[in-house]
Amino acid sequence: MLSVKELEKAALEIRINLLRLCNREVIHIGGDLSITDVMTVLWLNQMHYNPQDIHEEARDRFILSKGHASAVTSFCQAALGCFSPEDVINEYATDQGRFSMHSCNLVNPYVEVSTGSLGHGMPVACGIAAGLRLKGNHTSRVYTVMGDGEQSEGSIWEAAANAVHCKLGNLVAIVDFNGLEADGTINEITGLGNIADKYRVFGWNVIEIDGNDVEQIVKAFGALPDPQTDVPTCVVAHTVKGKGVDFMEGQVRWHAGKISDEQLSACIDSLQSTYERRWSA
Ligand SMILES: Cc1ncc(C[n+]2csc(CCOP(=O)(O)OP(=O)(O)O)c2C)c(N)n1
Repeated sequence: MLSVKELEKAALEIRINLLRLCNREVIHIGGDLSITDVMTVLWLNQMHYNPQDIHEEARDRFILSKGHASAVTSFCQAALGCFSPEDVINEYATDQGRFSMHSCNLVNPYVEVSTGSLGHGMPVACGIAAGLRLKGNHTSRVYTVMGDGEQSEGSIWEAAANAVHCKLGNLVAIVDFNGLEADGTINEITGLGNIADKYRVFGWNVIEIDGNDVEQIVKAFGALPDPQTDVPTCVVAHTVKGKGVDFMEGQVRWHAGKISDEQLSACIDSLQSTYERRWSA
C-alpha cells in the first residue's frame, strides 16, 4: 500500500502526463483531471490487478463507463507498468496506436470493455458482476466510473435497479460528480437533483466523499463492504472539473481541448509547486 504522500505524487505525475498529451492532441482534459485522484488510488492502491497476468480470474474488473476519460485510465495503467507513459503519448490517435479518445479493447488488451457511448459501461459492469457470482468467483470486485452528466442516460437506472435486485455486493459504481457536462452545468441541462439520494432510494450503499482528497478516497475504498455481501456500493465523488489547472477548473470550455507549449510549462510549474508546498513542512 502506498502512503497518501506517494499517492499524491503519483497523481501529480499522472496530471503532468495528461497535460503533456493535451499539448499534442485534443483530449477530454476536464473530466480526466477531475477523476485523476480517484483513479490513482483505485489503480495504484485498491484494485487487485497484475499487469503480468491481465486475464487472471481473480483480478478486479474495471469498466470506464465515462469512456471519454480514456487518457487518465491509460496513464494510471502506465504507472502500474502495463506500458510506458511515452507509449501512450506517442501512439495516441495514430493509425496503429493502442490509445485514443475512447478505450478500445480490440487494440489494447488492458481495456476490459470498449466504451465511449455513455450509459453502457455501468450496465455491462452489472452483467460482469452477476457473471462472476454465477462462476463462483466471490472475491473479485467490479469497479465502474461514470460521469454525473452520464446519469441522465436511462440505461444507468435500469442497471442501478437490477444491481440491487441481483444482490451485487461485488459492484462498486463511482460517480465523478464534477457538476459539468460537455455543454453546460448538470443543473442547466438535465437537473438530476441529488444523485446520492437517488442511489440510496434504489437501495444502494452510498459513500459520499471529496473526490479530490486522496486521504478521503483511501478511507472510502478501505471501508467497502466485502464483495460477498448483497448490496452494491455507489461512491459519489464530489470533484472539480479541470482539477489542478487554475484556468480549467470549473470551466465548461475545458471539457475537451488542447494546450500550448507556454500553457504546458506554466501548468507543470504550478502543479509541482502546489505539491511541494503541501509536503515541505
Ligand atoms: C450516448 C452518448 N451521447 C453523447 C456523447 C457525447 N459526450 C461525450 S462526453 C459528454 C459529456 C459527459 O458529461 P459527464 O458524464 O458529466 O462527464 P465529465 O464531465 O466527467 O467529462 C457527452 C455528452 C457520448 N459520448 N455518448
